[in-house]
Amino acid sequence: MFQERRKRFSDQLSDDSLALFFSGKAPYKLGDEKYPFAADRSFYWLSGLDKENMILLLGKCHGQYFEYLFIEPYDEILAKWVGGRILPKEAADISGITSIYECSEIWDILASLLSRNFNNSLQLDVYLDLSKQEANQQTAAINFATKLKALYPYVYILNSAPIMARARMIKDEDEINKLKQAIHITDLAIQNMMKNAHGNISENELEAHFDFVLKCNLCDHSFPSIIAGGKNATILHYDSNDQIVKDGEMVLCDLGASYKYLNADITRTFPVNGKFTPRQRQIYDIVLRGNKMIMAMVKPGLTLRQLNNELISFYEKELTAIGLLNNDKTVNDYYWHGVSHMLGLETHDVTVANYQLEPGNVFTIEPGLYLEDENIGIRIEDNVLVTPDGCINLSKDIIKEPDEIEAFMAQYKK
Ligand SMILES: [Mn+2]
Repeated sequence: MFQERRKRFSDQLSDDSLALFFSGKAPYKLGDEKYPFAADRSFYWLSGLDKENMILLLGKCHGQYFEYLFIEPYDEILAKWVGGRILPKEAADISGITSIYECSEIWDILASLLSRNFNNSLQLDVYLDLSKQEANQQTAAINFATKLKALYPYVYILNSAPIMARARMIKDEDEINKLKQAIHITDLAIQNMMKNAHGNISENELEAHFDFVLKCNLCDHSFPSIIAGGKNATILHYDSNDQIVKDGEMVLCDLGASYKYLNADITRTFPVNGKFTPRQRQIYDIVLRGNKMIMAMVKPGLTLRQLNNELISFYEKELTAIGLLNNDKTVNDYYWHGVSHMLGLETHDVTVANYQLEPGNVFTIEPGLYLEDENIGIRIEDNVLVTPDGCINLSKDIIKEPDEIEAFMAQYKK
């Protein structure tokens, strides 16, 4: 599988070229404590490996393809403290790469490659992932480019990010299956929240009911959960999750399980006491119809921006009809985010500007409406897979019809 992915990627590279990917390092937190390590997702997608300080080198030269993996040496003392690092044989078994060296050898191997394989090349392209540059931040790729240019000024540095993004946006069967599992666990965890919800429960207790199911199923979080009761739901990235959800209020839950690095991203909003008020149901119904309308519209060739524009036109009609657009108000006063983003190994997964949907894409559909004055914030988010003529709703089992939510919660009412 990883060999197939490397081939799909390297087919897009120029004839005489190298491409390098770095797994990365966990950043320091405090003292001797580090943040949990998250392997660079393109590195992982190409290799199946998720350990620190690894480098993947892919190359093409006069029609010949080659690949090298560089890993840290085995350290017996370190092994007694934190467990052994991955051995070359394990790395080879997982990735399918047979040429494995220690990281310290990379510059010698590059020197020999450049003199041996590329000495007749008019131009040598070196692809690096230059996508994640924050201001004043030296990434592994930037550091590498700087040294490479100093030693070999004739090489051309190119950005592999758009090529990788296009490759990663087409999900293979393995990714779809893992995503389905992530969504299934998210479903069970949301059910556990709904079962245990009642008026005046705290957001953190609801969160604990979600987290319990994830932990039992060996899943991580795709991102920090948003559990936002009442007015808190009108703050898009609220994540304090420490307030009481009053009886009669709704709670917006934007969360997801991550299963083997594939991330679900689901939002459900429900009345905490199990019963919608007429006004809550009226607003909920508009968001739900927006969710279904966009889902029915999906097909290859469209952009996510077009889908968002369709939602805004829909809201213009609907909000006018219920009198919310009086007094110079616009849709933007009630809805100000995008309706979709790509989903996969990252929750806001890689993409390229003005990308036109293709079969195999997975993305979110998440219309919302936020009425701050009425303490109502509603978002309904599903995850869909694009097919040749539409899409499949991967999260169709997670209940969202108001009647179904009420019937489900009524069974568990104490
Ligand atoms: Mn989302």
